[in-house]
Amino acid sequence: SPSFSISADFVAEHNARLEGAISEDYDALKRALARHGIDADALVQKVMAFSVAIPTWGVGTGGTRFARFPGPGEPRNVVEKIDDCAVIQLLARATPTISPHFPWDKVDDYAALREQAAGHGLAFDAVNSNTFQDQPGQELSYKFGSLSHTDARVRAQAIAHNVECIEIGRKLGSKALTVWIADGSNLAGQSNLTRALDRYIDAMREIVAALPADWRVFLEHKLYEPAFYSTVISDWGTSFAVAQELGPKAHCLVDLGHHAPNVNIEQIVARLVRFNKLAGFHFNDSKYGDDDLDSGSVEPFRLFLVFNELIDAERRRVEGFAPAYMIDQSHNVTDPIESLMQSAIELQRAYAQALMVDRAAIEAAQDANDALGAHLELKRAFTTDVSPLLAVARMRAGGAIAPIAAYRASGYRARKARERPIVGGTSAGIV
Ligand code: AOS
Ligand code: ZN
Ligand code: ZN
Ligand code: ZN
Repeated sequence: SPSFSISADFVAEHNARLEGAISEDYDALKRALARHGIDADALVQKVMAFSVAIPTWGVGTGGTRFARFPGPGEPRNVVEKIDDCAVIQLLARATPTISPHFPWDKVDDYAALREQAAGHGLAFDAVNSNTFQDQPGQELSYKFGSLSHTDARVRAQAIAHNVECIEIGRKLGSKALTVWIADGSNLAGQSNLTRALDRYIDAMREIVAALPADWRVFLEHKLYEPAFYSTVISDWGTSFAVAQELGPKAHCLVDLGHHAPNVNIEQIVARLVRFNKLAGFHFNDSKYGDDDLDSGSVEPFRLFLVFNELIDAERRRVEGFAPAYMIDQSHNVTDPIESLMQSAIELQRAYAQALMVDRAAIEAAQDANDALGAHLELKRAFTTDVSPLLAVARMRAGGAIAPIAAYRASGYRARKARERPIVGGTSAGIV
């Protein structure tokens, strides 16, 4: 039986009730921005062009090492995950791409998967490999590492998996491979810090050699977890040095939760841009570490400052500047579809606010050493409520003015709960 989907008519009806109010709010904002020489309609155009990828695992309920509380109607396979990604894009219009993960999303027919996605106006972004857990039937274990393992046979297995991910990615139309490894150690002395990195670099060289000419590889560093004493790719310094050794196809990915406490992430972004090594982002938010909380939910100002650096780079027309955006969150207590829509909106918000910074004014203040004046230029942009502008961008793109309200009114989740009964425990491929 055909599965339930939200119709364009439903979205239009929902919008009809909100359109009057949002137009009034937008017109007021437009006049306020015009007084600062900012063209609101041009901003709307930019926001409409903004896009961030949804990871396939993001539409499932996340969990912790203590428990996972599955929500009703969770997607049970990649086909159903794509259906959920389609809802997010239909309503919020900021997420036209999907980032798949293997082997979780393994199927026989990738052409069919690509077709299904295209039918919803979706394409595939960076492919993610997985050498951080063992799969049923796998020959050798990753318990003591993968690409940096002491045993060459384990390294070969991990390399082969990444090469397979590239092959699948080609079929899906991807242009990048993201490599995050869980390799590291839990006890001082357990691992030789230098030799482990040497083994990783040698393994990565083989993966880079397997990349098609127009592909890039994204190296994702992480300070700790699951290894708690040391990780092989622990910080942006290691990531950057390795990317340099691996050559022009290798770039450094910034997952907002993967840094030392209190580190200045926006400055790391600026450094990576300066050296042409910024791959892109895994967006999320955190209070303590790799919390994987919803984007913009804890530190919206930090998110804005990251986008401020990105806009600065864009304005300076930095050669080869094309960061890839993805949301990487664990939704433990919310409906993942709602969290992902709201997160995409928060990213658009930070983007729109950063676009509103008067670059000439802030540079003049910086050059004149007017510290507070420069800061106030940022704050003026950050404290402007651009919500009406974001709503108008969604509406003009065919989406919902109020995506979460529309989603709730649609009854999508309740319908899926009936269509997707879970047989025997929890669904696979969702962590
Ligand atoms: C892990 O901490 C990283 O953030 C990964 O990017 C990602 O969450 C993982 O590959 C998905 O399982
Ligand atoms: Zn404890
Ligand atoms: Zn990540
Ligand atoms: Zn993470």
